[in-house]
Amino acid sequence: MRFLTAGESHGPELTAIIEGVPSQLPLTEEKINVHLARRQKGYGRGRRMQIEKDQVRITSGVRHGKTTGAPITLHVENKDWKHWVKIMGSAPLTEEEEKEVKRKITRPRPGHADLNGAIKYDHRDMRNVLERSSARETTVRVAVGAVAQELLNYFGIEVCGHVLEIGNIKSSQPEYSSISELKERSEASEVRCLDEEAGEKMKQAIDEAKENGDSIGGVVEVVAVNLPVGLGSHVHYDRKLDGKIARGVMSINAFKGVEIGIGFEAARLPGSLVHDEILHDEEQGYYRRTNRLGGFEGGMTNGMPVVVHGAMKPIPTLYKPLQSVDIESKEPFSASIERSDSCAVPAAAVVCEAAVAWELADAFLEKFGADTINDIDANLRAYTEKVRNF
Ligand code: EPS
Repeated sequence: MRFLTAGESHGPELTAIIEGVPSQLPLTEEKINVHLARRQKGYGRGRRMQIEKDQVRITSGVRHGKTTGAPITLHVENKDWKHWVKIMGSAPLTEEEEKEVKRKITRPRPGHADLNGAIKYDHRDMRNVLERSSARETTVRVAVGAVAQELLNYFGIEVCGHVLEIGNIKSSQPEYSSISELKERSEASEVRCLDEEAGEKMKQAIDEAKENGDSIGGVVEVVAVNLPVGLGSHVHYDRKLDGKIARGVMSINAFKGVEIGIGFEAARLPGSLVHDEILHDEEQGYYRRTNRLGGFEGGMTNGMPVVVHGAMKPIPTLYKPLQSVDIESKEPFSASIERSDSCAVPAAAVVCEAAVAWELADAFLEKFGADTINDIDANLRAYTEKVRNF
């Protein structure tokens, strides 16, 4: 599968086209809307989320509730567009109109794409950069991930993102007996965290950051269960699925780190405390005693839960600005405040879930075929039988 997204933060809409989704998969706008609503929630969001009520419109590739195998087009309207029609319109402006257009941006925010993008694409108004680099784009990435999740769920694979840390407040080791419980309890938390006590402290940390005009980041975890052994491949660098997941997660706005399983901790421990011993019994077949490697060995799934961590830096749009330089006057300044979220880590857990789901679904189709659900089902059954007798 592949997908492209288009659209600006304050343009009319965001769009995604997905190609390669097999035919006969049940898919509705309502299923996707559930995930869009999840992404909009979360303690620490700014005023923009009160304006938007993200809803998808499917305009191709789905007929009477099932995919056809043709490219799927997804649209999500920006309700805020009505306030930006003149500023963000595609029609050329007269000289007079140009003078009227306010909010030209000549002051790059440290940590944002503003300055690098302006230099690279020759924009004296950095709005042309920030409109596209805005995390608003993650709306349609979540819509795309929702389609991937529908495919995975159809074959019993479940994915869930939740929060481990916000602003240096750490959750205790998350304990849950099933992925449904993980989903339910993280959904019930305003910071998407299983540890209620840590969750309250996270909210306080967000309040403090907001009061100080600052922003805070955090760490999210995505868990995926019921994966078959052997998604991805050891044979070539660009077929290693853990590598593809790392790229997908790192490409999310403001993400600065990715770990699979115990990640960086593996560098500090002896091999005997890193590698997971292999066991076998009639009921489970092969399994591992522990899951420190987060469900991956040799770039392939090993049948254990996939566990991915992503580190999000604090959002760079601060009410308490850092020093920068105006590109017109070349003078230093420390002002220019845009509306912003003080913390978007709970939302980022949903985005990260979508990124991981996409890579897993793509690898799943690579392994089991990509034309139609029935063929995939037959291939999966035959493979499951082979694994059981291996
Ligand atoms: C963002 C700035 C804010 C956020 C936005 C990402 O938007 P605005 O500039 O309109 O106030 O609310 O996130 C979303 C709109 C969203 O849907 O997540 C930024 O600069 O990245």
